[in-house]
Amino acid sequence: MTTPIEPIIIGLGGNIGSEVAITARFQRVRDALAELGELRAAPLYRSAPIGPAQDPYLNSALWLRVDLEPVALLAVMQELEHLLGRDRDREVRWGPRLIDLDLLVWGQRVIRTPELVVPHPHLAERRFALAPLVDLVGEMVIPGIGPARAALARVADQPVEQIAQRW
Ligand code: A4P
Ligand code: MG
Repeated sequence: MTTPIEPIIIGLGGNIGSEVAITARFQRVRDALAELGELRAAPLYRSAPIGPAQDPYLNSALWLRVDLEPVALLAVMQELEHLLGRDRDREVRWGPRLIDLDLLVWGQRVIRTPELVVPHPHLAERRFALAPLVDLVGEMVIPGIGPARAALARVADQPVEQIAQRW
């Protein structure tokens, strides 16, 4: 018997430093998480900032299969953000950041605790998160949102450009 696959999707974002430096951070996250289980990476995107005026972002997403509970994976993600230099105390809400890792979806699970909300509360509004998610799991139906492709079509006006298939 095989265990059904619950797609776990992590969104990556960052907009401080050169695109080479941001991509290098993404690669460190990808390589660290690949140690935990199976992993696939979405293409790399450049996107106009949502929130206060700031530099464009790079965004991507990772598909994972890991034998961890969601809060444990969140702790790993926050540790990686910290290792890469992120200091939450010095950040503005939705402002510039070295690296931001968001747990976008965990299969069909709905999680609402003080520390973790899944699907990510802003997922449906953000093309930079939905586009790489659809690249990874095109047929996904997101709990509370519906088909990912339809959600992506609703935010098609946001400027997001694919800049690399692989990274
Ligand atoms: N938390 C709850 N649920 C989750 C989840 N599903 N994934 C909690 C990750 N964390 C989750 O995280 C704050 C707290 O949220 C954590 O302690 C965790 O327990 P955070 O990363 O400091 O903040 P946030 O909620 O992600 O909000 P933040 O970072 O202020 O803003 P966003 O929403 O991540 O937006 N424009 C473009 N084009 N591309 C971007 O990537 N990113 C941002 C930042 C703004 N504009 C952008 C982009
Ligand atoms: Mg975040």
